[in-house]
Amino acid sequence: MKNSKPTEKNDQNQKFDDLSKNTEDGSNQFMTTNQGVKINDDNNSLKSGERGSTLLEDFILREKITHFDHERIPERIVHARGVGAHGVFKVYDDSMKEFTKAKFLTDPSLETPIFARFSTVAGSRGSADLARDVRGFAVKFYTEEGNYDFVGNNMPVFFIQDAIKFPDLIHAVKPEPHNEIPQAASAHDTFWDFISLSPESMHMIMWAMSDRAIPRSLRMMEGFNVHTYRFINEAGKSCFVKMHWKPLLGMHSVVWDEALKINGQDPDFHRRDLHDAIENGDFAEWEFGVQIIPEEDEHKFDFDLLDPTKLVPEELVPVKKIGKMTLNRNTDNYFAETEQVAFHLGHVVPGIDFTNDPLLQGRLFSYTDTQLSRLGGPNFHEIPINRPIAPMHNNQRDGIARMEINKSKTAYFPNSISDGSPKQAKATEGGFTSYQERVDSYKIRTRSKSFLDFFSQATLFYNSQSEPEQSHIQDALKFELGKLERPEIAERVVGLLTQIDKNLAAVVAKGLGIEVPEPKEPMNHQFGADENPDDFQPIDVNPEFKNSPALSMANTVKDTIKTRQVAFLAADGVDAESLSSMKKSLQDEGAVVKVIAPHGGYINDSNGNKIKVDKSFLAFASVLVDAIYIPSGEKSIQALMGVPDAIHFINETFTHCKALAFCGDAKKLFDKSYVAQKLTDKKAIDKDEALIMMDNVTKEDTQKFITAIANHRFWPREKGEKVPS
Ligand code: HDE
Repeated sequence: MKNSKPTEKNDQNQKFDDLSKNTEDGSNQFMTTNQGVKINDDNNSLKSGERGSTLLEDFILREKITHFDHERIPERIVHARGVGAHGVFKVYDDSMKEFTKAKFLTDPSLETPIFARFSTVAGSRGSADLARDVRGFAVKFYTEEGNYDFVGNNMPVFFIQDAIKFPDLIHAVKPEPHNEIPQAASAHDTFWDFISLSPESMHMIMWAMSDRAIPRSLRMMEGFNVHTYRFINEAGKSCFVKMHWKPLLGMHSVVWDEALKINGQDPDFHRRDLHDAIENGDFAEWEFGVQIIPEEDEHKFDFDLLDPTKLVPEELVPVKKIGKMTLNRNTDNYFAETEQVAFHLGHVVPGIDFTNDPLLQGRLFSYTDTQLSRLGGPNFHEIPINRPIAPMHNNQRDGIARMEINKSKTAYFPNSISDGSPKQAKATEGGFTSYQERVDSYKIRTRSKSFLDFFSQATLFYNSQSEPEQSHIQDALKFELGKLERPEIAERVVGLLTQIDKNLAAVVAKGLGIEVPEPKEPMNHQFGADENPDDFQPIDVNPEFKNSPALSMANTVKDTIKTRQVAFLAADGVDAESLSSMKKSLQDEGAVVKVIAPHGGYINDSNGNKIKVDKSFLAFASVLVDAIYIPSGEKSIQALMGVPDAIHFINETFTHCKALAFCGDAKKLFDKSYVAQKLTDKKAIDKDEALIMMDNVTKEDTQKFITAIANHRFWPREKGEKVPS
């Protein structure tokens, strides 16, 4: 692994220069107290005699312990578990000028520094990465015009329509209050109880039960801003916009059984994956896309643009890719950067504005408010990772941990003493002006009737999934609802599923061992005490689109094996050519090869060369890689045949539908697997495109293996005869 110093290329960035003002490096320096006094003995406290009591006078001990006692801050109430990285963003051209005046979106000569943080939602800070959950996708752009924060998720819709329900949703999904069980999981009664009474969540439930909730890598998932925002151009004209991130490596997921096992084998799987890729120079990249909707088209759709449980099908309004984000540098210090970064969708720059989406409006309050307790006061914008690179001057003063030393004799506006400084900026000088949206209405506490179509897009999503994706959704629901202790909750959920797809409801009901119930009336319980429940029940909408290929991960990028991990199972005597030529071919395509052997250290190949072992079988598992290859070599294969873990690798890799390749006498090892021994349908083996038997490492067979890895999974295995792993 290369060291974590940024490469020359990604060291140049205005934000890095800014951060460097606060970096500390103790290499070759004396250790001191916080007051700069050099420390002579950091191993022993001051005592009254060798065996005497410790003296209160010991300011070195006191300072060290006191600081330690206060090292922790409250974790984020949601999105506590996360990982961050630095990078840059650049637009391709100035074509967005027609829609927005935001410079970072219109000037292709600008390279805007960014900091991105990805997270799970429900789990605590120390929870495992592969929980079935939504992933947070937050990007702070340090633009010349001030910070712009994109605070989105890897799913384009949300569970609820009004911010006032957020504490309820989160209380329901978090561990139950009486026993704090379960951690980082939605498979429990309180979550599904809330969902079963809130049919507006069913579209998001389809996403959360899909493979999108268990990504293979954070680098292989989409990002969405969820709400409809506004762009404002130089002339003050507004349009609506939905924002997207599209990963260049495509969207890929693991299978549920892998997720469960990865959480034990490597709870930091996603964190490590992002970190290692960046360290290896495999920078993570996404294209930034926008769906632009003219203001006049606001009411053109069969859903409400302000409803955050709806997406705009890409086939209806195409996503125009306008720029690229590259994550190219890891943090120097997790706490200072990733933990202390504070995102807020209210951090906008001229050219970007809000809509009346009631979820968005409530969020606008929450994000600054939460930092006050999490980061200890109103000066969190001064923490290096949060401060803008744009100049910052105003009359806000004081408060806990104020860093800035404001020199002005005045802290108010207007003033004459300071010559009216700092001055207001005209719109033409870059001053932010809010979009003048016409508002003419009654003050009213209710839900818009245009939000009551709860099922049509849930059906659209389900119908757009490939067969394996649909079966994964069915299994996820069977898993989640199967964990419930109160049968009436599962019944209510299945009742709601009948409104999405009758077959889905039937399959889930069968898995739970219940009859398909009629949905319980009233289905929706989200209305005020004085409102008539009948007015808020789901309405039927026949959507314009019945199928949206863009919603299926089956249609994603499948032409690269860049950064895919391939385990080579080998032992002493492994054939030198069989190992090295496959290794070279895969590495040439950008894959990462790991040699897994019965023991750590080194093994000898058939030419007597020492081959470094990356991990022993005991310290590794098949679920941590995308494919396996077993090079030939009689002695090596003989040794592996005596290692049950090696056979288990093959069984599991097959069950998880991943690519396997066997070279020469490695076939003997395959013959010992359950696949060879228990699968009665031998033709399935011949037809299996991701199970490759080769006599030697030929170009043709290598290409077959590469294609199988790039395809990510060979799903027909799931449909065929099952073998145990
Ligand atoms: Fe958040 N959300 N959220 N959220 N959210 C937070 O802010 C909140 C919602 C999202 O990496 C908190 O700094 C409310 C939708 C991300 O630091 C908090 C509502 C979306 C992150 C908060 C929502 C998000 C947060 C907790 C409903 C996708 C992590 C810590 C009205 C568009 C950012 C913090 C990071 C974090 C409130 C719903 C995305 C409490 C009230 C919808 C990615 O302020």
